[in-house]
Amino acid sequence: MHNLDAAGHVRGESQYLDDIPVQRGTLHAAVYASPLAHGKLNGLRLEAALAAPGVVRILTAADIPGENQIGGIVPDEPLLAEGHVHFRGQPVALVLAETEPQARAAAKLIEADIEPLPVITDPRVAHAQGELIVPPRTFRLGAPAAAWAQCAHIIEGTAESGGQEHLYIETQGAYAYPTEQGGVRVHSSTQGPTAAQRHGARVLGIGMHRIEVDVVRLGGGFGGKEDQATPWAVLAALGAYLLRKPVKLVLPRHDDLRMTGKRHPYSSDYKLGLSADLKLLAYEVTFYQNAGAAADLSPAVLERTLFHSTNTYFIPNVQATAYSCRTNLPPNTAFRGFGGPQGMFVIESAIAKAAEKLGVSASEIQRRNLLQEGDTFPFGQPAELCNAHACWQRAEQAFDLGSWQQEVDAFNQSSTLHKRGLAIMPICFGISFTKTAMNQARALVHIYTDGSVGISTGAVEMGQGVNTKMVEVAARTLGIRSNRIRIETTNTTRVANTSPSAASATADLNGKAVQLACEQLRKRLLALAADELCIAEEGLEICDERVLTAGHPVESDWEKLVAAAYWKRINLSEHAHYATPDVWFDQKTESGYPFAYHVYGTAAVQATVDVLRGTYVLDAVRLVHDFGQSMAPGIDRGQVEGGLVQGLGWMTMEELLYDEQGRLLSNTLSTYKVPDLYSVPADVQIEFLETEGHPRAILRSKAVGEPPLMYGIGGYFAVRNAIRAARPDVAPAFSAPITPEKVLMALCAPRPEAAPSTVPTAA
Ligand code: LUZ
Ligand code: MOS
Repeated sequence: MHNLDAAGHVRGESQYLDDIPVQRGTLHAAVYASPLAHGKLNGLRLEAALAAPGVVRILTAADIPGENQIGGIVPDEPLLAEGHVHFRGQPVALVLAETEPQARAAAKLIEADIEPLPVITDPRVAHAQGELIVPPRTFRLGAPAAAWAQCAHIIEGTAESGGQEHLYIETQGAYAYPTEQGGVRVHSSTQGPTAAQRHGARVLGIGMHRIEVDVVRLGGGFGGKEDQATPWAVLAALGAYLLRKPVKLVLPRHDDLRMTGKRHPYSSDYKLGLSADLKLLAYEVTFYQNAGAAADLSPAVLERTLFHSTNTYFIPNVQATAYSCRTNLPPNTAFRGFGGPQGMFVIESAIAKAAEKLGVSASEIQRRNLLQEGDTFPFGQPAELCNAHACWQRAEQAFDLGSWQQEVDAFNQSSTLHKRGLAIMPICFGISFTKTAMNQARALVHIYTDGSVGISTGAVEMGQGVNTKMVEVAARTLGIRSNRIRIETTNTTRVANTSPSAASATADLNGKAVQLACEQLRKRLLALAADELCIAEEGLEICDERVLTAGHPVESDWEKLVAAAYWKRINLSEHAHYATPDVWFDQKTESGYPFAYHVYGTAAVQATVDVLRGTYVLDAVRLVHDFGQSMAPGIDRGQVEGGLVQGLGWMTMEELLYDEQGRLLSNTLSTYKVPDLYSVPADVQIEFLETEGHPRAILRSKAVGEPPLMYGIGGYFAVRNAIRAARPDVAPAFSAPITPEKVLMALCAPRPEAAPSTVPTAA
């Protein structure tokens, strides 16, 4: 089925937050944010702003009727700064004015009296000073301390990965208006409508039942709107609640860039032990996560780093420790992969370093250590229906990896100005929220008397095609055509207590709920048909709108059946609840069965480096991906392409930079490079692994949102391998992104053997 949103997007008809018609009397809001990264907030000078044209009111922490708190996992984040500021860009005041330009101009007139305090931007410095968001976590398997003695080779090192800006096309925003009896309705560009509702209620000091959050769709989220859409929704709600007027708040791009958190940068130490025949025997790793100034989702991100610290390999002895370090940067947050990619970059770096030291190819080590059916992850869950080998073998076969490597070697033999690198990147990603309780969803399905169907779920459409998938599930379950089905907005009054649309799990969780609801409705309608037709229910099936008995169409079609059901007073609505079975996790022992299943894949990435300039081209990515039985191959392929390119961007060109005072330097698209049409590999081939899929995946169609991002890690190693083809004597530090500047510096590294001849000798 094609993406239902495609035509609307192309014609410009799809409705985003900024397209909602604005009511008369709407006030426009602008945020005044802290100009310093850390300090004591002694006071605010608001007079000039208050006197500016069009300004109606300026809200500060003192105006909050409820609790000034929007922290989720840890209550450590005020909505508006009070007493102290902890990062540049932290919201301090909200200007409400008649027009948007007036609000923004007035916000510039506000001044804060801030006594500067020391600024920390480095997670290792924060760790050394005891600035931790939560206590550290350690996952263990086997007996790593004892295992080192058995290792023929031990390598140690560090790896750094940078942050990443979400750069959703639609910036953060919300539009709130008062409803009767002191309620507020909020339109928000959020992945988590319930989070906005819950924190709105907390800040306003009212019940959640008085706040309705509605989401049509998002112009991208990528995790950036899982938690961090909340402040803007709550600020708009606060204005609407206090002034009893509609309030619209949309962040200008520059504000969005400097005020919101990003992917967590990580700095990590690793130690890897191998046997003589290249089996990974022991792995010790310590992660220092740069959490920013408040917890946000950092503890959950940290946990997922541990879950993916061994990627798709079996290592019998593991000790992985992770620290969430508090710094004076905007609180970092969910970003596609959610800490998993950071963990996987470290083990891939360790393998690359081992390969270098032992004079073998990294792919040799990778291949020999892939997970096998029944192998245990370092958190106790066994690998089941494991496709690690199947993906690798299919890739070897489909892309003839052996010959490909020979071609690259031959090219490098004959070319001096350009060098090529090939890297293999196998992935494994766990599907489920790691917080077990979040793995639940509900769906509300109405069949109207004309046979049309309206469905509400907790799923938020953000370009990933989840609405199309929900239609597919309902159409298949009810046995009707998809054009009879409409997916309604995501609304907290129709479907309550939703988990955010995140963790790649949205289609699974909400789709299973839709399936359950539709199965109930179908059962009822078939019972009616059986009654009417005096035949056994078991022989009946609704199929493509005809009610079949033993394969033969009977009189009653869908519309007639629905109308008959109504007149017989049969319930044509259903509200179903789904909770993923079997998943659990025990934080005391750091073990359990946290994931419904895993998604596997293997990518091969080729890069060509210009040896004189340090620039490079990512030539080709060919990959085999474990989609299960894809219910929407077009959408799923698009998700893999998008994830891949986003991962390549993170690993190669997107360099997020803050100065020592916590000021974002890469604050425009001229200083922060994201992949564009010209940097996408010209040759991208995506093979669908043939499998049965997984029963815990909706219609056996596996989750596809996050896993492909990690193919991008292959881009890093492809470029690095190309550097090493030019300079086998250089071992560039494992520091992502591998920008052209870093490539050039590696290529120009001094040659030790050349040094003496350039030293002038005394005659
Ligand atoms: N969000 C979350 C996520 O709250 N828990 C998760 O496990 C997760 N995983 C990926 C992306 N978002
Ligand atoms: Mo996400 S990183 O699944 O919001």
